[in-house]
Amino acid sequence: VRAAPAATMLVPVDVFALRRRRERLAASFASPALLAAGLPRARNYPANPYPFRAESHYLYFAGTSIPGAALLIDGPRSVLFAPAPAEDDALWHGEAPTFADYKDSSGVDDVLPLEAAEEVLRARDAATLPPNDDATAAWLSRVLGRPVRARAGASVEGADAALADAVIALRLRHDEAAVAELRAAVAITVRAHHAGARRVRPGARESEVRAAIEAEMIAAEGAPAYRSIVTTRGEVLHKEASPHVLGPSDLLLVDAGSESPSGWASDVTRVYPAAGAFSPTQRALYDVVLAANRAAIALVRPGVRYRDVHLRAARTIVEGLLHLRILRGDPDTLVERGAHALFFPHGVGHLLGLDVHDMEDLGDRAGYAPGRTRAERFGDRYLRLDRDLQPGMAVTIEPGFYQVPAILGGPLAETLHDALDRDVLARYADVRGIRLEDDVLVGEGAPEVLTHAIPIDPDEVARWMKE
Ligand SMILES: [Mn+2]
Repeated sequence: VRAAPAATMLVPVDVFALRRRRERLAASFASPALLAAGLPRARNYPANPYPFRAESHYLYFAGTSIPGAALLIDGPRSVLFAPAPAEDDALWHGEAPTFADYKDSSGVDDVLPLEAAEEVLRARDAATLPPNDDATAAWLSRVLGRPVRARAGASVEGADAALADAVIALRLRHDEAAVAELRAAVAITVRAHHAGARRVRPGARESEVRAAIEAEMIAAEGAPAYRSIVTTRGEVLHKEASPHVLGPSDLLLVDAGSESPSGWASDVTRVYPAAGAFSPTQRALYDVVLAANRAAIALVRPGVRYRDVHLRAARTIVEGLLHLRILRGDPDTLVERGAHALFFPHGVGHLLGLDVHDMEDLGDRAGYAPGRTRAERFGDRYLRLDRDLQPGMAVTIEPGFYQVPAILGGPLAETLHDALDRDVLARYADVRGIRLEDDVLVGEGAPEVLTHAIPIDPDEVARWMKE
């Protein structure tokens, strides 16, 4: 396995924090742990790969992104196995970092060539976590002498499951260095959203706004933490930007977040009116979603069960729609009947960290506390997090309102026909989808909204677009 050093970039990271994370893992997990960085994946042929992004579990403890590398945490000792550059790499990619550079940037005790891994790990019974690419899974299978399947994090067993739990326990509550990285990611996203907001006007293309947003990320050595959603069809939850030209009454939903240069994520959604100001109907529904965003954030405190944060958002949406007379009935009964999912069919948020859905490679093991499982009900079953909040956790809060034809013409709407006033709803035809998403850090008391610098108050949004 030979990695292309072209993708090897040494970003300064807090070596002290990396050491401390490795010490804390060794204190809670007795066996050796081997975490692979993964390999670049071919886009259309191997020499034209997708941009390389190291595995998050590896990055958390190693910091340094090296394609093909693997980190061994073995009690107090840590060893980085790294590929040596191929003979002609200097021609194509220039001088590669040396093993001494790797040692300095990761603070490990030793850096050894990749080929030494098999010998070092022989009869050691090291645990690992499944990587995302098949070539790395094959390499892990060989050096560990047992099958390791790619993308199998949801079904890890035995020592690997114990390692997963130990890693989750650390990554759930962010240390100071991690919080600094989240802030760095948000700082790029603030500039990115502002650049996008200034481009929003009738006649602009969605793709043009997306380009303005992602240009800021690239200029700051970041990268989109996920596929940016920049669309006037906000009701299509994962719609990508298109050549669509904005009309004067369009709302543009922008769900875009940058990674920090060392790979930590942010995740922010705002809605910008093409005309520069919201119509009265758009404003009315925007205020309903904003009230849900604020009510949910107010609940982000230690000891609060995240499902209750979701239900608070759901109830606030229902109350707002009752006030607008789109719904009729009693709010508690309507939430019990799942009426919120007619317009808010997803969960209120998720964990945020190195991954935008942090540790979702391990299935619900990170997001759901032991003994808790997904709801069966439509809408609520898409909730990705149901733990009791603890200081140091970062979560997103992202309620929304969407007019999805498949839902409004489906079985849920059928059972709620007595509660839904379609004549009133028809007056709000200029709203297809609104989502308002912030990144929130759980503190000892009041929550900290990391993304507060991106205006969310509708009047401030309008001002920001002109600034
Ligand atoms: Mn999100």
